[in-house]
Amino acid sequence: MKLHRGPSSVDSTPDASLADIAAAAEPMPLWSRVKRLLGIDTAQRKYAYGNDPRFGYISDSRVADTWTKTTCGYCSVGCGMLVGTRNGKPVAARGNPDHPVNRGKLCPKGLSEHHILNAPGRATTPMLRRGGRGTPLVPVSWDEALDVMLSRIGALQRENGNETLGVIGTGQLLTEEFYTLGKLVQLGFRTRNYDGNTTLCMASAVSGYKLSFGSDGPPGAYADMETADVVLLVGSNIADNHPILCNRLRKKPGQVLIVADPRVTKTAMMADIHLPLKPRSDIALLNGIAHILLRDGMVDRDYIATHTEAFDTFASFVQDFTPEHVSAVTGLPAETIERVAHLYGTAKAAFIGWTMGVNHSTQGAVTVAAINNLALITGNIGRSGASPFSITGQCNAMGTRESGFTSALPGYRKFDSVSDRDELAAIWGISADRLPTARGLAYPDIIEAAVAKRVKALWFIATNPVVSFPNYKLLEQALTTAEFVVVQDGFFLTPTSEFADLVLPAAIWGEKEGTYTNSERRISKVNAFSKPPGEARPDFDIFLALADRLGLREELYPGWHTTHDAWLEWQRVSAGRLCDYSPFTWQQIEDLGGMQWGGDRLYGDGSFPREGGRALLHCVPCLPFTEQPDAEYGFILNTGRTVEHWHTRTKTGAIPMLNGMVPNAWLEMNPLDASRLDLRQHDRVDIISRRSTVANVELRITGIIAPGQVFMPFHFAEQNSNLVTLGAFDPISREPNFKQCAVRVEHHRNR
Ligand SMILES: Nc1nc2c(c(=O)[nH]1)N[C@H]1C(S)=C(S)[C@@H](COP(=O)(O)OP(=O)(O)OC[C@H]3O[C@@H](n4cnc5c(=O)[nH]c(N)nc54)[C@H](O)[C@@H]3O)O[C@H]1N2
Ligand SMILES: Nc1nc2c(c(=O)[nH]1)N[C@H]1C(S)=C(S)[C@@H](COP(=O)(O)OP(=O)(O)OC[C@H]3O[C@@H](n4cnc5c(=O)[nH]c(N)nc54)[C@H](O)[C@@H]3O)O[C@H]1N2
Ligand code: SF4
Ligand SMILES: [Mo]
Repeated sequence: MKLHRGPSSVDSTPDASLADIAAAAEPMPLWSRVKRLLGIDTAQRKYAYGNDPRFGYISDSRVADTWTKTTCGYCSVGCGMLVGTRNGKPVAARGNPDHPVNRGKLCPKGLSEHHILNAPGRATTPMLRRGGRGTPLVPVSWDEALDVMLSRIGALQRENGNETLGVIGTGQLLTEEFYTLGKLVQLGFRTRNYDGNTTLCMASAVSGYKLSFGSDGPPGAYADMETADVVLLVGSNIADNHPILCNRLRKKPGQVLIVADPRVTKTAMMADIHLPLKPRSDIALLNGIAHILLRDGMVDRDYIATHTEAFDTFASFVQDFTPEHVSAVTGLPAETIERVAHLYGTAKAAFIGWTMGVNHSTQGAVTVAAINNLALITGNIGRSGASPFSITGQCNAMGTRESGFTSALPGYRKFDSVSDRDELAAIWGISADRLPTARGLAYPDIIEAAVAKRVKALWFIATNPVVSFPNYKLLEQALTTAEFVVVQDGFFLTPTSEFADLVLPAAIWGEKEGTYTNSERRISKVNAFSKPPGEARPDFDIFLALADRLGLREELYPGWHTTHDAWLEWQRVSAGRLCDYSPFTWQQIEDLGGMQWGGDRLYGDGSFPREGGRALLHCVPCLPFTEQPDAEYGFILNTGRTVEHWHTRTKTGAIPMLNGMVPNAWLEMNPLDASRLDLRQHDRVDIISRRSTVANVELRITGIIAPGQVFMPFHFAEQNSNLVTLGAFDPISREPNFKQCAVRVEHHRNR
């Protein structure tokens, strides 16, 4: 890697405190001011930080005096790691060789994760826009911050009803924190308008599992990727996004890897068969495979008869999905579809994994049901190597689904079930009528309600929607229309806290103790080895402090002081449920490198948590996606990720090694399109949709992307892909269709 040193490293003023920054009177937006004062040009962060000893990146010695076991705080693979500290400062990291998930390996993000703790840009003190909108955020005490928060929210609630508060959480807190937050939001603030960034992510998988099996819960395990004869990955680029899972493939002689992705991703390059299907033609492909399986008798009649419902309707529905028809819809040769169906149908054990290429769709939930259909008609579920399996995204996306009080009551209990509500209320010793009987608004609907002034207070916890929410313009309207916006984040300033009236500084991974649950339902221990900077506090402490001020601490959290107290109550709440955390202690979890709730895999006995115990087969039509390309907006824009960066880059952007490798956004375009538009390698281009323009993006001309499609990463605030993406959502899961919208591409113009 070539490291340049730019002028910003010379200009940086390392001693500027946040107070200086906030007080600086230049009429520049605060974000730009902070960047100027700290010498950060986010597009050039590597120049500012590469060699600055303040940040502990280069320490005197990297020989650790203490090693702490923990779990990686980035992705849902859930790798076990050892972090080395010297005099209390993190200096090294390595994979835990005894951990069953990663067996000693880590990807580049895990290896460098400890550097974020002393990186620049951490939030160190509460910040309040004391003089109101248009005035700077100034440092304030915790007392003032929490008082203002409760008095402003309280006033808005008295005037407009409790549900005027919308709360958006995340998949990146500890399970113990989600559990604590859920109680605070629902029983303390008494609003149902509570959701998380997980609706931008895993909601379609959750809904799809519920449609087929009657409950959420990934049925398989990573070990299935080793024992399967056929692994089919649909819209899942594990080589970039779950790198350590790649080690599970090719262990079994003769295993066939099939990857369905419109792009030639690194994962597609690993495949025996790459299916470069047309965007959003997945349902046709899946139904087409079912058609061939039925036509050629490659189904498990006994399993169908004993464990499924609605087979006859399903069988006649897929009759129309002939190989010829499916070939026309997907653009794949009919012989290839036949071959894939035969491989899947004759495998002793077949595994289907999927990620955002499936979930990020207006038909996300039903695409998941179509995947489940294939597993059900062939009996590829509940056995070694045989599973439909959603690969989750964030380190604790699972924990929020199980304990979080967003898409369900804690412990996968249903809002609309009297017995579920009674049971939960009894454990908590409260009257059942305090529990909501239906979920409140989902994330996109909270944002729309803020625009419509039905939600007037917004509280964002560990998420950065200015970069991650689709159709930025609408979000901006919500953030400016809402009367009070709180952002609770480990970093300051972030693109979202620029809109905040109040910022609460949070401790992050490495500074707090609890558990995360990974994609395969493995609960892993997360430990602290570093102190939060300045006055930053763990999210858990912030929630308890708020409950205290509301006068509800003893009622909601009797005798609680640490996250372990939350764990003990969560164990009681989950006991006997599908996601049962009660059999394990923190110590056992730590010693064994995590424990899987539900055991190795679910549904081994073919009994499903639906009335009657059978799984339901769904007839899923394949609909065209919302915004089709046309003469004016001729390209389909696909958005996604790269291995070096994490989401909105608050973490990886501050790590010189990672940011230096990918310092800015790019747009991938096929050579045929580039020559048609007279564009050359490295040209600067503008990406224009009906909603807005992403300006000045570097062009990469490559066969990785098919003609008619373009791709860009969504990691960059500076070149924000979500300026152009559209606000179209799955009617069932409410997940956005991040992967397709219509754009045109032009030479960059200085507008
Ligand atoms: N390095 C890194 N790792 C991460 C993350 C990160 O930000 N950086 N984020 C984590 C999170 S929260 C998540 S959710 C996961 C996401 O992990 P992935 O889902 O693997 O990531 P994406 O790049 O969003 O999208 C996956 C693929 O979907 C494909 N796709 C687009 N449209 C279609 C379609 O119509 N059909 C099919 N079959 N495929 C399509 C895209 O071409 C892309 O290759 O990664 C996790 N891991
Ligand atoms: N166009 C497009 N948009 C997308 C996607 C896409 O593929 N394409 N993917 C979507 C998906 S799958 C996801 S999951 C979302 C992710 O989108 P976001 O959730 O917005 O992304 P992050 O950057 O992970 O934001 C987490 C924030 O929490 C802060 N933080 C980290 N740890 C802690 C902590 O312990 N406590 C607190 N309080 N704060 C903390 C970080 O500094 C950061 O600001 O993006 C979605 N947006
Ligand atoms: S694969 Fe995921 S969990 Fe493992 S080290 Fe990389 S980012 Fe962390
Ligand atoms: Mo995600």
